[in-house]
Amino acid sequence: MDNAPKLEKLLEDALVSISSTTGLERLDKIRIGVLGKKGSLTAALRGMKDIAPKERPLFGKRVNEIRDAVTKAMDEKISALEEVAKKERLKQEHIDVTLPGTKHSIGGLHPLTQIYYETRDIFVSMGFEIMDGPEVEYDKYNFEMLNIPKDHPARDMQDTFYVTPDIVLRTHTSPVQIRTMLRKEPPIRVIAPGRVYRSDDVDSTHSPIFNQIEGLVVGKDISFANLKDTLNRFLKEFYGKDTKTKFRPGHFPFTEPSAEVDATCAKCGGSGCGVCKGTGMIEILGCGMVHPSVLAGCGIDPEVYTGFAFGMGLDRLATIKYGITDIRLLFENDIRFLSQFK
Ligand code: 2NL
Repeated sequence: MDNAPKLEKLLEDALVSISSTTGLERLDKIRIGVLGKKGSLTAALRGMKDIAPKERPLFGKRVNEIRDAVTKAMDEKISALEEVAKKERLKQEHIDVTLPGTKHSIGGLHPLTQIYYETRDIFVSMGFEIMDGPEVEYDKYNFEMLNIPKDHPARDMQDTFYVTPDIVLRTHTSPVQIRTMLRKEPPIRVIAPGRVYRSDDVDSTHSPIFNQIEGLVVGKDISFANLKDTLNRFLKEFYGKDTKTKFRPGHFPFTEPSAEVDATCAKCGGSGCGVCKGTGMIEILGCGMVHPSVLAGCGIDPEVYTGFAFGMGLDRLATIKYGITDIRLLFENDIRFLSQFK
């Protein structure tokens, strides 16, 4: 019988191809080539008819052994290849937990918001309450009750946005304090922060929308000394303890007497520079003792109570503190500018 050596050669070839294979696809081709319908082992089985009948059982048995041997070698190879593939994958997926993480940049507060929070915290620490009010306001609260009569230049169409002849976009936050006095009995100690509107053309120092903080204190025996002390404390707290102040006579229709307040230039510290035009001082705010007729108009007896008030531009506090030379930067929201204040 010369079919037997063929069978052994078939086994040997199959085992060699299996062991030298490096890919699962190639292994499947080998399996089909040996065990498949048209495979070599199947062909050998078909050749059984040419074998002497008495040798057939032995031949058949050997074919089965070979099939088992090839299948076993195949399974072992599959496991081995899968193991290699898994090791390879793990190598790829390997994570170095000691590498630095990806930085996620988080936002920061707008410089105006920071300035507002600082200012608010200083006044709150002195016992002030924060008051809010409408930005679309009655002419009566914005002007009339503040001693600003119909023919006053501050009411000029060029300065004020009129919604109707009786309603305006508030030009200051004073109407918030008028509303407070109408509602509350003294003692009153409030600040009114917020957006205000004036019909100005935009340039480096003007914007039709800007931000203001006003303050109002009304009570018995409230004097100009209380006004000076409160504002001196605020300015030292806000710009630094070495800040000096100067109260100059000023004029507002709603206060009497009135004053403008200068503080040591935050840029040069008082030696004189471009920001303060060589004076070493810079104008920060306006203030005064609440005019008796304003108190009376709000139902507060000026014979019993006195009060002081002050107002300042939040945008101006920010430009001075940070040395910003163009207020438009505060409203344009250019991230290159804003990210400097994080
Ligand atoms: C300034 C000056 C000022 C006031 C605002 C005020 C409010 C009431 C009564 C009296 Cl209800 N006065 N506010 C007083 C003096 C000055 O602002 O230059 N602001 C930017």
